[in-house]
Amino acid sequence: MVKRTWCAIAALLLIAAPAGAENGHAAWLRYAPLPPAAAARAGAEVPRAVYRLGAEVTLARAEDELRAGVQGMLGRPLESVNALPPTGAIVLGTLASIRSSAPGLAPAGELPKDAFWLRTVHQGNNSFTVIAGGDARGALYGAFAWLRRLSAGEELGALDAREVPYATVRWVNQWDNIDGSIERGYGGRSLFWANGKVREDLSKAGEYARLLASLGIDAVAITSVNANPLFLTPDFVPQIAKVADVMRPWGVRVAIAIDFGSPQSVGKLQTYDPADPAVAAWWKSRADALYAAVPDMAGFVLKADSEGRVGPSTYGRTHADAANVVARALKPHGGILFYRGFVYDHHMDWRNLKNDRARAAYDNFHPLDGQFDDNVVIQIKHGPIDFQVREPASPLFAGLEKTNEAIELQITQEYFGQARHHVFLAPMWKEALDFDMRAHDQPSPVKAIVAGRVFKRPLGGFVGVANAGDADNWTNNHLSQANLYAFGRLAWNPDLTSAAIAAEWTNQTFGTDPEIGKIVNDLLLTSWRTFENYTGPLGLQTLTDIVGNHYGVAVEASEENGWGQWHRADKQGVGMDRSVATGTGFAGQYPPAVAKMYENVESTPDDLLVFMHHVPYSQPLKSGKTVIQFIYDSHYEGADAVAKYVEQWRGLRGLIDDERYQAVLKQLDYQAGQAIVWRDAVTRWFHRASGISDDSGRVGAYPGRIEAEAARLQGYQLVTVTPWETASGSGAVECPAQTPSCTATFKYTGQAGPRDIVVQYFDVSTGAAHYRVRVAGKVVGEWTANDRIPTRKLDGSSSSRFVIAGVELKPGDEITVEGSPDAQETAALDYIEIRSPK
Ligand code: GCV
Repeated sequence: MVKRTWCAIAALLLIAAPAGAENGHAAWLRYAPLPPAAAARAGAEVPRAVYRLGAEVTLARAEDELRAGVQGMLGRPLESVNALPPTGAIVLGTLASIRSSAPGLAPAGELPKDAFWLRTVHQGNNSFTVIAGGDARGALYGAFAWLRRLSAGEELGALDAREVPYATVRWVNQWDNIDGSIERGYGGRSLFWANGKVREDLSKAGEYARLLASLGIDAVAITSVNANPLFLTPDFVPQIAKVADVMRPWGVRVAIAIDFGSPQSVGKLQTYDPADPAVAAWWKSRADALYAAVPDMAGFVLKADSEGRVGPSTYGRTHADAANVVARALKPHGGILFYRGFVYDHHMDWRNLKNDRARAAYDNFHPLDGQFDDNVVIQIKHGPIDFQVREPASPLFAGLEKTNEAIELQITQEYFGQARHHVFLAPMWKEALDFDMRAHDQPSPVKAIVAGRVFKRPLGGFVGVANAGDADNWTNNHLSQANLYAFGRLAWNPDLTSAAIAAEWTNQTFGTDPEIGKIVNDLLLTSWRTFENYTGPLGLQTLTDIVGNHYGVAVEASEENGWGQWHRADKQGVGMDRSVATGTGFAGQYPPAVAKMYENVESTPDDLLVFMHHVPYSQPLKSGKTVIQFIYDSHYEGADAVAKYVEQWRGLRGLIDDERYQAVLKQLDYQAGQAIVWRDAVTRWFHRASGISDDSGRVGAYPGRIEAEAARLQGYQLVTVTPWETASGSGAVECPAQTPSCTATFKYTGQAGPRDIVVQYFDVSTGAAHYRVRVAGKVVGEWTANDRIPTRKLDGSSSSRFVIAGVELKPGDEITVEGSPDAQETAALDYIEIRSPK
């Protein structure tokens, strides 16, 4: 009872934040007051009491949630009652309990585990809302679903909705390390681990479980797939149990990722050979110990023989041998082993045109189909490479007919601007999930294959690499929350459209005002194409620093190394030839109808043209436009679209709370600058490579831009920037470390009037240089370069923009940028640009 009251109060506090200040912690569970008309209608439809059948903690949480939600959205309490009031109530429980205690209210029919039924029953003037679950967790999911309907202002008076999850597996993976860092995590530190052990305070982990439960996610792997063997030591058993305890009330189970070498490194055996009985016994003893402390543990995740992780290849064993030895240890406890399909050689010879990383998953796993135990799931990244901006669906989905599968989607934005750029990933995921593999020439969308529906597998579904950390708003970018939301909703029901998911999220997160919906949904739904446009269109993949931080632009970083993310752009053309006839044969890994489509240039969709084929720059696309002109145009379109996002977002001023309004505005403004860095770098690179001019004359011509190299410099020295395309002109200037300050002076020769002064500078992670801009001796702007950009170098990641708006300029004015280095940061400068105010 104490716990229940506390939880209800906590939930109420979450929603009590004044409209002017919201830090995003409540995410989509804000339960903000409904607009008057919706509140009036719902007020009449929503009963005044809740009657919970059953004492399970998960049901109690569901009741708390209903009470908090009704209080928040309708501004009135929902009274808890201990008997069914004849005047009406929300009746919450399992279908079995409702059937036995209130048979007149129970729907006819059955509900599997995790499913729910929402139903209104009218008896005379009294009405009952029935929230029935196939089990307690299903009832919790039902409560969240009902609240979602309430928040959208939906009609609740005549409900009869039965929902069954599409698949058995709905998991997230956290790539959290033992020290509290998160690999590819941009939402702060781990919710579970700090300084080599479990966090003292796990309250945020509990709140995270609530967010996950609201989407129907029922398991979390709480350690990174680049697994630390320490997690399998006895010391960690109680620590893992502690995390499980805070998540369990929300129906969320924990799993851990394991290191395949652990029998040797932790168990001190001579070997980790999966065929060795001592190794099998060791895995069994570890599983037994963990399950003794966490009886509902969900299972293990294993990355083996990949990116330097050890695996069965050490002993000439197969992935099936490796998976099964661990799966057999989990089996008596009902645990599942997720074995990652992300296995490839990262030392491939790039000179060999037949080599192809995209082939790896299929080549490794297809021959083993049928050899995996029934509690093994092969976890397959959605595309054959690695979460690039556009990839085809992995052919392995159709390549395993006698093996359980799950699709791995990356929610964290590793190759998508790392939560500094706004990219809503649902449309991309939908494309993979809806892609029809035409297995045996029958309809076989990826979503149905992974759910086990096509090949009649008992297990399977959806795994998301999560983007949450201890940041106040979980993801460090308010808009990135939408990706976690979308993953969960698609894992529950992949038939939902991206537009429906965007609308739901926006309603709950920012409000139901149609103007809010219009602006936010447009930003969400166009953002993938926008990001693709200014990064890597036509299947080029994300043209980022592939061997470094995976953030900024670096067109050649993927070339001439063993990582195999090659686009093979040269003077004549661009793309990987993956055809069977003349290329790597990757296209032939798909079932015949799809293989045929990808085999030829003409039938390959433009979006994947250079993923599948090496084509000349003059190759016409379906629109008639050449490949090179498309590369130029799309980059300008992408950068323009982000600039427009900034303006669109301004339309929300006063419609949403100021705190989130300002935070997103700042993020979008930064992104608009970065999109220009990408645009200029990629277009200049391809212009130089191809020698073909841009029909519109934009590439290489930048009106109003004055290079720092051409300024009058005092103290500043010329510096080469690598890669070259990430600095405008011939490079940049920097002020030697330890120098108090340097200046670069530019002469304005345009007409008199108000102008924006754009300063393109470099913000590296090793200091906080200061910049001051003067016009005719008067300071017009200053700032400190103290953003936490993930680079120490002058490059496409550190290139940043500061805009001083509306400065009165007259011909002959001198504009002086004074830079003061700090630590290793050299107050470097690329150019200034004078433009008419927007
Ligand atoms: C957890 C990519 C990422 C790695 C990640 C790996 C994987 O290569 O850059 O950080 O490692 O994928 O999915 O295992």
